[in-house]
Amino acid sequence: MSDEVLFSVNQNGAATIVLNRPKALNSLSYEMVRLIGEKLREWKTDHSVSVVVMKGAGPKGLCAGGDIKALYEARSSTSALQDAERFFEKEYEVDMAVYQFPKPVIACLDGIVMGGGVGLTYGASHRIVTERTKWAMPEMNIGFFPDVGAACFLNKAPGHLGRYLGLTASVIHAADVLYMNGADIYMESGALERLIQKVEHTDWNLVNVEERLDQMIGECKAEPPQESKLAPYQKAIDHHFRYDTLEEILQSLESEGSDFSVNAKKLLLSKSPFSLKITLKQLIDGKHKTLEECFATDLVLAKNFLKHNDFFEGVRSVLIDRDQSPNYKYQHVSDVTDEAVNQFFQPSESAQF
Ligand code: QUE
Repeated sequence: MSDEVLFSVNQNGAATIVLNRPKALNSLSYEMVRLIGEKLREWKTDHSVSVVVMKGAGPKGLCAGGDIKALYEARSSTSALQDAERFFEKEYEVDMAVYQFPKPVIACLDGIVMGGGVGLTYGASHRIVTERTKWAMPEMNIGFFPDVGAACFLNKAPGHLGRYLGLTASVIHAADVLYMNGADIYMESGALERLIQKVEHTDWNLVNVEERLDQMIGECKAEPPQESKLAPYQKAIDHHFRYDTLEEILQSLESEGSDFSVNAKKLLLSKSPFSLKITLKQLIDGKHKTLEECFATDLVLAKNFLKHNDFFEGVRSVLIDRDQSPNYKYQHVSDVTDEAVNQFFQPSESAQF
């Protein structure tokens, strides 16, 4: 039995999922997502479970994403590639199961919540951020793309903010996670700890679960200590990121010398041009897709990225050698043709990209 994720159900009807790989920032292995999926399926119909709490072990946070270092090994053998594909299939299935879970899920977005951590919590009914929250879809840093349903949920952020967050891989804090609709409630991390204690000590069999939970959260919640940093830039973001090509977005940012546009352009130019173009199309198309369709597209893209050298080069430069100087096959956005982008959205057993 793996202890990479811990499960418990107490007599009061409170169930807990603890991501328990603190040395790897609780990044998700295949075994972890498989076990979480199994438990959620069991707990869905288990009358002894009334609420589920999801949290991370250790001081750093909830979850840094998928175990990308393990995926890196997938470049070397066919069986490792199959393992990696299996990971994404199971991960997306479990993310979806959280959206569909029929009982309250309290997700503790305390500390680092990135990539796969966002995917696991976005569909939770009660998403709580704290003064320690560092939230991001950071895949653009490693030559990948914002997966785990991001084409759906980034489009739920105001205006074109989702495009900005996905394409720049910006790290945001509590007020901005609330602003972009990635969380529901703010409280101090100390209050969150007390709330979880109370959840565990309440006999859920004796109360109206939704009502009591709302009341308990109401007693702990607060206003975030800092205002949204992104809201003041909403107009600029909408202006520059309204275009449907990277070339036009970059041109728009270049046409103006504000700190915001200079910085945004610098961020974009530091990313894999191939990833940028895939992601923009993914987000444009995602606007008209159901959540299920977004996850299906994510799976096609993830499998194709496993056959794309720029993904492994991105991972190598950020997580393995840490030299931060990827040598991408596509160096400029103009090198990436529409044909190459469109082809990448087709399922392919044999193609090498
Ligand atoms: C982008 C990412 C990830 C990342 C860094 C990025 C990611 C991920 C990790 C990570 C961090 C620490 C670990 C680990 C993985 O870092 O998804 O195993 O110990 O999981 O810039 O997408």
